Amino acid sequence: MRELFELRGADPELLFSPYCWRVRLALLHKGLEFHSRPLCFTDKTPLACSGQQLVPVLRDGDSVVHDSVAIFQYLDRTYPERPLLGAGEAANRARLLERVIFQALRMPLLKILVPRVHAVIAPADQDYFRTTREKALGSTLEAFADPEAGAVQLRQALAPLEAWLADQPYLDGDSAGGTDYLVGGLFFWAWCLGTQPWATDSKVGAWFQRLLNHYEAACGPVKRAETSGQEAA
Ligand SMILES: N[C@@H](CCC(=O)N[C@@H](CS)C(=O)NCC(=O)O)C(=O)O
Repeated sequence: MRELFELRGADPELLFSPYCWRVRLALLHKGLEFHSRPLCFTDKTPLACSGQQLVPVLRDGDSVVHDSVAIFQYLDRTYPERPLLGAGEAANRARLLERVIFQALRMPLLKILVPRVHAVIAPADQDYFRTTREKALGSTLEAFADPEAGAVQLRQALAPLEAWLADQPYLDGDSAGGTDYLVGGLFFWAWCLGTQPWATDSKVGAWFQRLLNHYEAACGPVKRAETSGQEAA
C-alpha cells in the first residue's frame, strides 16, 4: 500500500501544504495511486516511521521517504517512466531552480498566507503554529502578516516566470513536469487557503489554471477554504 502523510486544516479535506501538493502532483504525473493520511500539525505519532516530524512523508511498501524533493528523486528512481526531474545534471538543475524560485516566492506568499493558515487549522494546532512560526519569523504573526506588501512583492518575484511562460505552456516545456510541480505546489498552497494573489489573465495565472484543471479532471475538485472577500490581484 502507498500512503501519503500530509497536512490538513480543521476540515480534514482541506489540504494546504505546498510541499504536500508537490507530491500529490508528482504522484498524479506518475499515475501512482495512494491513500491520503491527512494529519494536523500536532499529530506527529504517525510520522515516527520517517524519523522526523515534517510532512510530506511517502510510505511505499517498505520504503519511507520524507522531503518533497527527495520524494521526487525516489519516484524517479523507483518508477522511471515519465521522469519528474530527470537524472544527473538535469536533476541538479531542477533542484537549483526550485531553491531559487522558492526563496523568491515563499516570503511574499507567507506575508499573505500566515493569517489564513492560522484561521483554517484546528484550534488545538493554533498555539503550536503561533509558537513555532513566531520563533522562526522573529515576530508575532500579526506584525509579520502584510497581505498588501506580500502581493506587491509576489508580483515582482513572478516576473521571470511570467516571461518564461510567454513562450511555452509549462515551466518544463510543452507538458508539465517536475519543475511545474515544485513551483506549482506554492500556488496550490495559496489557492487552497482561499486566496489568489496573481492575476487570472496573466501567463502565470493561465499556467496555474492548466495545472489545476489537469489535477481536478483526474482527482476531483480541490477543497478551498472559505474566502473573506480578498481575491485576485
Ligand atoms: N523541505 C521539506 C519541508 C517540509 C515542511 O516544512 N513541511 C511542513 C508543512 S508545509 C510541516 O510538516 N510542518 C509541520 C510542523 O511545522 O510541525 C519538504 O520539501 O518536504
